[in-house]
Amino acid sequence: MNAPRACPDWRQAGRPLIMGILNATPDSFSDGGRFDSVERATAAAEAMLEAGADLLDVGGESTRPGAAPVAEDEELARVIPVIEALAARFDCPLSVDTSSPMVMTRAVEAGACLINDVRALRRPGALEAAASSGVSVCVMHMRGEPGDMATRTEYTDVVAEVIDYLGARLGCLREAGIPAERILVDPGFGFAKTHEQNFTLLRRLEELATLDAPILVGMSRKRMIGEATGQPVDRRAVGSAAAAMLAAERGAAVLRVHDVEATRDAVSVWRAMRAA
Ligand code: PT1
Repeated sequence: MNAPRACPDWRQAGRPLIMGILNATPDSFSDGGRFDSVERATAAAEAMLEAGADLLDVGGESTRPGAAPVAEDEELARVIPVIEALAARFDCPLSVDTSSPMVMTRAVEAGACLINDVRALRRPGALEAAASSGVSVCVMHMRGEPGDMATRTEYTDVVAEVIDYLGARLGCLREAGIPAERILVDPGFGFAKTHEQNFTLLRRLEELATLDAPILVGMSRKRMIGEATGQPVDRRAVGSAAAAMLAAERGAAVLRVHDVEATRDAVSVWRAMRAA
């Protein structure tokens, strides 16, 4: 068990914080060796911290459209050794991207200070696990499951419906005893939304301020960036940094990204303009 560490003060930072994405999912070239994946994650973490990441988000379940669920044992085996290794080696805040109550509890014991749940603590036991862990929580809007969400895009007003959903989840979290200052919200770009709906959410992101919680956004390398730029997934860093800057301008507190250096530079340019 590693020493618990403090999460950043999202609102007091005075600038959007950069959350680097660390996938603890096996890639097709790996033989599944755990040591290998911990080594690779540590090297990737070091590079992101050098590039200016403020915190790192470790996830062992892919939630992109069409992704299959992963067994809890497998998710634990992927995520916990990585969080333990990062917590032992770096002093940056760590986040865990999971919907599983067991993974939440074990990740916090291993050193995570933020639970990032795309299912907004809706799994049985997740609210209780998050509340008793005492750490911060990010709740995101989505519909259905990654396997079927692509078809669930009927909204009359996507922004109003995302705000209603997040407002209802905030109520449940508060009722479960999670204090307001530990909660972040996320509109869930790419989760049960069309291209048009994703960009409507970005254009009107400021409306989420009514929830009175720091806003986390994740658009990095997603299909919305690919469709806007015509670029394949490995060439979306510039488009993603532009989207992150637009979100910063509209009040985003945390930017969840793969390309930390590109995002840092885009945010620096935006801040220089703001400071003038
Ligand atoms: C996110 C997010 C996440 N995204 C938070 N956590 C993913 N808080 C994982 C595509 O359209 O936005 N916020 N954890 C990754 N999920 C996706 C979804 C990846 C859509 C790709 C797409 O390409």
